[in-house]
Amino acid sequence: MNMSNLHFHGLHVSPESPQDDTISMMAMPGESIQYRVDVPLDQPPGLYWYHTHPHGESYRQALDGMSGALIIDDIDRYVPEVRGMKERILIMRDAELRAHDPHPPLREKLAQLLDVRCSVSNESPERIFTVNGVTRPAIPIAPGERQFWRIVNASPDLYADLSIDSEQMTVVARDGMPLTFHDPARRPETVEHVLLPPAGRIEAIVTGPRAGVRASLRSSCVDTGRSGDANPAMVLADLDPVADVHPPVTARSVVSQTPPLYRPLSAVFLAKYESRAPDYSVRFNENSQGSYFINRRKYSPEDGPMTTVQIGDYQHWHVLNDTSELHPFHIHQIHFLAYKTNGKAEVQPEWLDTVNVPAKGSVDLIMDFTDPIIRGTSLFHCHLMKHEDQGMMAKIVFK
Ligand SMILES: [Cu+2]
Repeated sequence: MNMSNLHFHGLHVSPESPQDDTISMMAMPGESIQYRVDVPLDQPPGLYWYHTHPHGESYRQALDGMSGALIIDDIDRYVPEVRGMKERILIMRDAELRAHDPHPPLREKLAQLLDVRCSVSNESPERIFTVNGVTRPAIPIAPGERQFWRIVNASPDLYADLSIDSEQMTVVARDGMPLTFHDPARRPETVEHVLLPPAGRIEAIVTGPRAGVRASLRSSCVDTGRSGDANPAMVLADLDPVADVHPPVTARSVVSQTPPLYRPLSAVFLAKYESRAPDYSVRFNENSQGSYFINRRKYSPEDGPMTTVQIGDYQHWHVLNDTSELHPFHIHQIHFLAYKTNGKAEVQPEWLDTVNVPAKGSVDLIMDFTDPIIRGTSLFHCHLMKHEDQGMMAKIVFK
């Protein structure tokens, strides 16, 4: 126990030692391991993160804060709108509501647990979100000022359904991938709220509310299902109206001259994969003893791969959730296009590396296995880290 390692979540890098190898690279207490990760030049610029990934210990270590944000720079090549804007990196982590906490009423008031019984589950909330380690911080922003917020949900198992009172967020990237990366014609997307599963990231332009209007960044109640944990609504941060707009951020001394590289995929091309029978199906299962499986198999580090895929192709994957709670599906090394939920086509399919799978529901994904850099043995799993620790994970070989 107490072994540790690192996973570079969302990066299109090799799963082999000394890179993003979460299976055999493991430091026991007192030991150190050294990584050398070659991030490819065509990695989409955006917000990624790193966190520890030792099977059986992931949940506790994530709860302890063993993670960090990781930016692949120069997103302005794909999103010129953000040039000059004040940038904020917001890391959402958990703080425990302990019975012996000397200030529980204060903490609860700060977090404004608005609706404790927000889901069909009758568990009471044990934790709240903090932002950059602070319970309900104030974020300075002037009326009308536009800022670039890059938000990662680093909680091991809390969902965030983010919104800002009376303001809309203009999303420019999801899970590190600029919206324009696969579709250069796509415009930033104005949304009223956005569901961020554990490990999910959102990068958005936020506009300061007009003078005299108070606004907060909130997470709404997420009903995680009959067997799910409590995930109540709460205030995450308040927008603090300051008088002056932050001075424009001047360009760094070294400005990237590399033109953006797009990977457009036509609707006709995608339809070929979307319309065919799934190349592979992933089923999240549980039993009544609280054990967690993928395709009825409980992960063990000694296991062989559950599946092998040929590098160079796209595949249609069908991910089913046989349980009465939500599970976020994550696969290492790649992004996928989430285009259907519960058999219904998404109005706006999105490229992600982590996607929520509804209770008793399903998602359909186009997996991008085209990049030869991913060769090796990798993992896919539920990103509720307790479930991952208890076996809801499997190996995949990229051959
Ligand atoms: Cu799960």
